[in-house]
Amino acid sequence: MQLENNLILQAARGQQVPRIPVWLMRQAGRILPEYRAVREKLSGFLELVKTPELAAEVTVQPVDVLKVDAAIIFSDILVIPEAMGLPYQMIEKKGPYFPETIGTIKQVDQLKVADPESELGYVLDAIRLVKKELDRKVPLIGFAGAPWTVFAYMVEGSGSKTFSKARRMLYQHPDLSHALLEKITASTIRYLQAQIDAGADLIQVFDSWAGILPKSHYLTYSLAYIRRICQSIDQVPITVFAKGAYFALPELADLPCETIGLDWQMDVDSARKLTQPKKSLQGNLDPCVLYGSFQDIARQTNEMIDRFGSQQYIANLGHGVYPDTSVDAVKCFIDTVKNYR
Ligand code: 1CP
Repeated sequence: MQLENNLILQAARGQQVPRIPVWLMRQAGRILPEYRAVREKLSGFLELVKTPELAAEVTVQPVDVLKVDAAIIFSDILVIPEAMGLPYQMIEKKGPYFPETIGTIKQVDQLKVADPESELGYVLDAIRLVKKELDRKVPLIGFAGAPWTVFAYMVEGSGSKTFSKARRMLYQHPDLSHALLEKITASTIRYLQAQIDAGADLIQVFDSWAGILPKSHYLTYSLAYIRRICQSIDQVPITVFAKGAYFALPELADLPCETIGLDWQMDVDSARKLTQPKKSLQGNLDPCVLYGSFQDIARQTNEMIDRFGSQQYIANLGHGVYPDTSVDAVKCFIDTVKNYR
């Protein structure tokens, strides 16, 4: 089933594209009044994530309103811990919170390897609905957190500037750490396979907390598990977004994935040098550029593309769009990419 617009898939695979594809991390969400209207009627974020009709509706909104070149399924990386037996809450204006956290090997043993059909059927149903609604217009991106980033929340219990509790675990209990990472990885592989079976056209792995690890820990506790995920998926292209992991670009370039996502602090020229010709790149405009004037947004977007070049490239921000960004600023970014020549 050919997609009408498969620019992102072509760019990921290193095929020649007639125009640069563009989407935004966190495009489905609070920047859109259409999203807020759906969200207002509900008790909270989790109700939205677990109601496939509504999750599908907010997934498609950015394609209609912003005219991006892909949709990303509306969900969260923290559905995996819950499916393994560690539930979370999403506290308004604060973020995720786990009433129970992982601290002992007994707790790790008690966790399940997630069964996607029975535990995460709500995500798979949402994917199937989105595919129908998109009617082959643009690809749908499925996603999961990288095992290390998911581990960080399961041990820490919430967001944190340092994740020192999670990082302490790596130093004090390496065996427990590997046992937990194994279980998260097995769950994630099954989950991503199920997303692909349900219709996901590309997979992105979010390693949002890559940048807080020293390189040796990053290779052992994060990249090794991301590698296994990449090895287990060959039906669709994979993007690995490892925020802050500039120190591991040569190793990221060796992963069996198609695209590396760059955050806004990564230097484009050196990233190209370290990853070409094997990898396509995605990113990496500073999300705060979108607080500037339209003129500045256009200028900085064009300068960014000058550095990346227009092939083997997917335009995006260097991290998720901030909720107080104006929709017109986002549209200016998207239009500038589409009109680049
Ligand atoms: O009230 C709300 O609307 C909650 C805000 C929100 C949203 C819209 C959260 C809470 N999650 C999401 C959706 C979401 N999360 C998506 C789909 C939407 C899209 O991309 O268009 C995706 C891909 C994620 C992934 C995610 N969740 C990551 C990785 C990407 C990243 O931003 O680094 C992480 C780290 C999370 C955890 C999470 N969920 C929500 C928050 C506020 C956080 C971060 C907490 C922290 O800073 O530690």
